[in-house]
Amino acid sequence: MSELLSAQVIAAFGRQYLVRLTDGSEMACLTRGKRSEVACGDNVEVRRTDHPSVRIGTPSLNGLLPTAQGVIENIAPRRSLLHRSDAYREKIIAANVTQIIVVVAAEPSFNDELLARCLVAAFDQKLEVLIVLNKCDLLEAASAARKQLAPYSAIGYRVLELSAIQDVSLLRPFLTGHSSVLVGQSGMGKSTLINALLPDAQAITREISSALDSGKHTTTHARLYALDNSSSLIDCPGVQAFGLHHLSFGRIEQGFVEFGQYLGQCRFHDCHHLHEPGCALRSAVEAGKIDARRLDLFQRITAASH
Ligand SMILES: Nc1nc2c(ncn2[C@@H]2O[C@H](COP(=O)(O)OP(=O)(O)OP(=O)(O)O)[C@@H](O)[C@H]2O)c(=O)[nH]1
Ligand SMILES: [Mg+2]
Ligand SMILES: [Zn+2]
Repeated sequence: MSELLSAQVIAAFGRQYLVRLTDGSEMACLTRGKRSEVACGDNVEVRRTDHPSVRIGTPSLNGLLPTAQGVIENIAPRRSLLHRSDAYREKIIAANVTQIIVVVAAEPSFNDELLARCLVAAFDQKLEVLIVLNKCDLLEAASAARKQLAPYSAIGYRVLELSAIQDVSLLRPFLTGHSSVLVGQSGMGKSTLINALLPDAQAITREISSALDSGKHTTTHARLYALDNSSSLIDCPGVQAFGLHHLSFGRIEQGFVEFGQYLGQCRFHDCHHLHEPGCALRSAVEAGKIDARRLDLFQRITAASH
């Protein structure tokens, strides 16, 4: 049998993967049996197969991706695993990231519940957070979005305003030394940001969308790009919902970071911060210490059985 080689998963297509070996070369791989829990960003060990045969990728991508040449044998323990879930299934977004960049835009208007959910997931996995407000070249829309984000800067989140089509240099210092994943709704400009940071990525995006023969540039698969030796970026398909079914009520409470100092101070120890008398969080809202919309989002997220 051939030797085990260290590699990192840089793209996941269902149960088929593209990995990058330590020498920089890329190899298409399958997993053994039904193992499909491999994620973009995973560090793995692969073995070259003797008889490359299985073609990888969707039919329209044939020719773009090479024939499967290897098998993923082992997944290294993960530093982090970003995933979302509903009552029925879990969806892995990325493995081993150290930072989540939530991309929102001036236009189309963004969903602040999705933002709040991403931040809870980031807290759970101990990830650094950066919120990027993109499309600030659209001045009027940007000022409305800025207002919507004000409660987030007020509680300590870093918010960076930029325009991906004008200048992304402001973003670069935030990426150094991090494995970052870009998350957000479709159309917010995640891929545009990556293309501006990495001219090579643009080529790949164009190649794939012309192969799929669609005018759209919507991202369909997560893809990892190396920025330099110590920094990487993962572009993800847009998300419409970010289920937190895998997290307990208490974990979600903690993920609303500004609630921290009030937790444990409600009259009832199992307070759900809805209509119970003596709720410390509701008092904090009334006293102007907690943003009312944030408590509202918390109630919506926990009511939706996460
Ligand atoms: N005006 C303006 N338009 C932008 C900016 N950044 C991106 N866009 C446009 O927004 C649209 C969506 O951009 P994408 O980069 O494809 O968005 P995405 O977040 O990758 O979307 P998905 O892949 O579907 O999740 C494109 O038409 C971009 O040209 C910006 O800074 N300003
Ligand atoms: Mg995209
Ligand atoms: Zn309470």
